[in-house]
Amino acid sequence: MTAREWPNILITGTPGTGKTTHAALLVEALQQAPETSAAPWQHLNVGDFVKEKGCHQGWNDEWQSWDVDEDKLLDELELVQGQGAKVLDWHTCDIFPERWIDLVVVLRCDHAKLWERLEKRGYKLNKIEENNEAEIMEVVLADARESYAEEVVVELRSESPEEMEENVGRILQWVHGWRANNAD
Ligand code: DAT
Repeated sequence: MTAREWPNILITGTPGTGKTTHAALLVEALQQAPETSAAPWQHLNVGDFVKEKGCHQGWNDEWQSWDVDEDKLLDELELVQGQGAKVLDWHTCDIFPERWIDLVVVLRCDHAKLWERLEKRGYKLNKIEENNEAEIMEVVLADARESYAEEVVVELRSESPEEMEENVGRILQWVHGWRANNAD
């Protein structure tokens, strides 16, 4: 049990599985539903947050990403996560203290579909290959299961708009349940 009034939700998965799209739709749905609209829901794209707050040691040209300074990132996030009502969106799930996160959603996608999405995004071949392999090897799911209690981790498929809608509905229901169990 946490002292938070509202839960923090982490949406994770290999790049391209749909984290940012899900997080945006989820926050919109949470802001609109009468049961949850009172909370100050915020979508926290951790990749953007790293850039904005300078939580990195520079740009890695080979991998086309920032070399994240994890200590600085955790210090900055510590300041915002405590209030709850955050939807965090990041491909890494194992650096956060377990107590910060109430639900971990791991999005999954067929690797051929994922390849197409990353190609469309203009990723270099080495980055597409690395991510594709990570998805096949279930790297993020394994990390999530190692880092959080079994009942906190949920694996959801993200291969169609219908699945996305269904996923958002399921998470919304979960938030209702969390409130019912954690309200004063
Ligand atoms: P991520 O944040 O995991 O990198 P994204 O939300 O940016 O992924 O999505 C990558 C692309 O794939 C984007 O063009 C939207 C599309 N997409 C994601 N999930 C989808 C789904 N369930 N059905 C159809 N398209 C999806």
